[in-house]
Amino acid sequence: NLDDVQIINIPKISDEEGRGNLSVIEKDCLDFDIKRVYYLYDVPSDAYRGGHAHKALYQFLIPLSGSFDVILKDGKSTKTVTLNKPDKGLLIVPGIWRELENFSAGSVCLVLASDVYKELDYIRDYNQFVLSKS
Ligand code: T46
Repeated sequence: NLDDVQIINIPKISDEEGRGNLSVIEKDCLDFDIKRVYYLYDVPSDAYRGGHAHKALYQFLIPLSGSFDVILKDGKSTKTVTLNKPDKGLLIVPGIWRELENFSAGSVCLVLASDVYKELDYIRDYNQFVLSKS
């Protein structure tokens, strides 16, 4: 449920000589093995992405640049998380409806996923999602 969705701090190495920041995700940072990486970019500010749940997929979303909102639903409650720091990612567990909106100009959302793309893992109908939770 929604309590299992969490912001995870990504280790950040700030350069002492003013060369900027470096963040790193190593295999033990996430409790799933990464099998796929994809990213959303050039997203118009009025676009809406997501609008589905996953049956088994774990995903970790990182706002590499800019910001966007993630609306999360577990069939009972809703919460909105704004992602706007490249060293803070959002872990979304299976069984959570997600919608992404309000993308700032030039924003980039990197997604680390626990499995390859499988259309059968998607629940794209909200009523069906709510039924699956009861
Ligand atoms: C999610 C949010 C955050 C592929 O062929 N391979 C892939 O790995 C992905 C992710 C998508 N696709 C195809 C399937 C569709 O024809 O790309 C097209 C767009 O996918 P979709 O409409 O699912 O995109 P979003 O941004 O609405 O959702 C995606 C992920 O699908 C989803 O898992 O949580 O990003």
